[in-house]
Amino acid sequence: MAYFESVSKISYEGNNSTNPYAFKWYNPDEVVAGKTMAEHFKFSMAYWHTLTAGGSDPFGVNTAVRAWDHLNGLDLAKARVEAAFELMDKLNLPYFAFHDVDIAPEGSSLKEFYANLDTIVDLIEEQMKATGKKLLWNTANMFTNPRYMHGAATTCNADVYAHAAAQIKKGLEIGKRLGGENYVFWGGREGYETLLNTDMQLEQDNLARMFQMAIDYAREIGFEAQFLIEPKPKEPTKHQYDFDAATTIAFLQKYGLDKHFKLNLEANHATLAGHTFNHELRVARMNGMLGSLDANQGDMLIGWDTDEFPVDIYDATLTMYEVLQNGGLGKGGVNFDAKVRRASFEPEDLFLAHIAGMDTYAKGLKVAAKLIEDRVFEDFIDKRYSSFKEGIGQEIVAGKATLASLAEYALNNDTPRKNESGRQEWLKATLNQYILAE
Ligand code: XLS
Ligand code: CA
Ligand code: CA
Repeated sequence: MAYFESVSKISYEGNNSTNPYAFKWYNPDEVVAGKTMAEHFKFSMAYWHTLTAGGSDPFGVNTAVRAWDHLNGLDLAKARVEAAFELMDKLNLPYFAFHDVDIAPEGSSLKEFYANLDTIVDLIEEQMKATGKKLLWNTANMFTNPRYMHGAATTCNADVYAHAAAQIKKGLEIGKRLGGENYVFWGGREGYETLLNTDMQLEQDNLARMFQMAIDYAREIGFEAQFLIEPKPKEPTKHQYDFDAATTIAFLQKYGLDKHFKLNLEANHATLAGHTFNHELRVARMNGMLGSLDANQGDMLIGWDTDEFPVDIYDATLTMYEVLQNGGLGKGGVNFDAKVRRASFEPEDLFLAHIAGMDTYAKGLKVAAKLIEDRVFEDFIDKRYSSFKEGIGQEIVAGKATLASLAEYALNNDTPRKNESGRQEWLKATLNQYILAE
């Protein structure tokens, strides 16, 4: 059965096309900076937003109209698998990502949840074999069920901690079975609401212990996925421990876990942390920790995590600039952790939204590649820091300078070098020129 009858396979028609159901920029076979677009992106569908969510918000119930609405329980879960693969096929999305609870009902016990997962994973595995679609990553949802009210790996309740471990264990087994290329940890409730009731030290130690146990178990079962932590500063918890890239990297280094992890960075989480997305990518890249991307965007006028489909070409360009400078994303990819707006309730909107996101990233990639080819920022930056390439600057960089040697230099230097303009406005105008021209 077809779940999206009104939509046929989407193909690339070029940027003069007026067909809403066509790619204008995303041309999977087009080679940019030495790789095809398909290889650059590894675009992935987020199961939770596309198959499971229905448009509800804190003020209203679901609005989405879906061909599987009349079903329940395992029948619903099975229909969603079929719909997922139909959508990925029609949109030419090679990858997908899911939480355990997105694909199968939890039932009334952990045993039942495991059994339901096995049933659905069988089906997913069959579909993957038939279609060649791949798993970018899976993860355990340890934030929706009421048992996680105090957190999962940072809960005050040891039995809940054990339940979280059981979910992760199963998640790793599923990832291994489906050939998942990455495995994600997002700590939605790993943080605190008030320090008045919180043993922060114990919570963070326990979080590190959980990560270590996951590393050990993955090794034991031969699951070679890249482990990813996804930072987010808040929401649902007031303060989350994996606040941003820098905080997460420091945490991993403190506990000696950094070799085992990279970061899955999400655009809307960056802005919630008061950063740009490219700031987060840069911090990860500098530390060799750029793993994968959750592509979306927030709204400038709304303070929460709106998970909108990315349509901002400026941001997409700077994002792809970092990705290219990183030499790509390795095992990672670009996952659309994005949802259609509540009023975009028709099934067709799922297609139009993904097309918008894929085209935006494709255009961003092309502009970024051209900027790098022309060394627009590199040459400027090289020149800006050229005083560190010779004389006293070179001594500083080589680690040969001391406060005393610098003071002596400053005292004897009657004609200090003049500062030069940072030319920010010109650089931004040049970026605009590239976006408009490419
Ligand atoms: C929520 C997160 C979540 C993770 C996976 O804000 O983005 O969906 O990507 O648990
Ligand atoms: Ca995410
Ligand atoms: Ca989000």
